[in-house]
Amino acid sequence: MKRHMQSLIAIMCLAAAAIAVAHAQTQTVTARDAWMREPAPSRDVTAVFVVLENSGSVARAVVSVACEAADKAELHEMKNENGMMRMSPVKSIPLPAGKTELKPGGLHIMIFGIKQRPAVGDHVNVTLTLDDGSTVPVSAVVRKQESMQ
Ligand SMILES: [Cu+2]
Repeated sequence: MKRHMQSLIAIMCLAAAAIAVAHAQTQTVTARDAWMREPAPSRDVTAVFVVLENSGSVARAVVSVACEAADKAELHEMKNENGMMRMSPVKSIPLPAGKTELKPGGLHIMIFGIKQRPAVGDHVNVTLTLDDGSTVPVSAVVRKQESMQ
């Protein structure tokens, strides 16, 4: 009887492990090369750029973004409209299989109300939420303010 229980527990553990593996495999989106532009002097607004890689065959999308070190974070895109570069919020950022690059002059994460001004070289954590409810952690290193995009 005792042996019976033990093998039952072993089977249950195996099943739990299998579910955990299946879960890990559904997470196909990873972030790399993330950086935050150093906020301009006396400004608390800036942008974060990152390369997102979808290694799965199913298209995903970023549907929201959060930054605990700031009041608000938004998904933005920058477009040339009649010769003027303008940025506006977008509801989501599509992530087809392969690489999606958030970069100056294009898609980016807008950060509003940074609570404590980060120094160059600091890391700021940002969390992306995908359309399947999973989250992607992003650690953005702060880089010097370059020429404006
Ligand atoms: Cu923006």
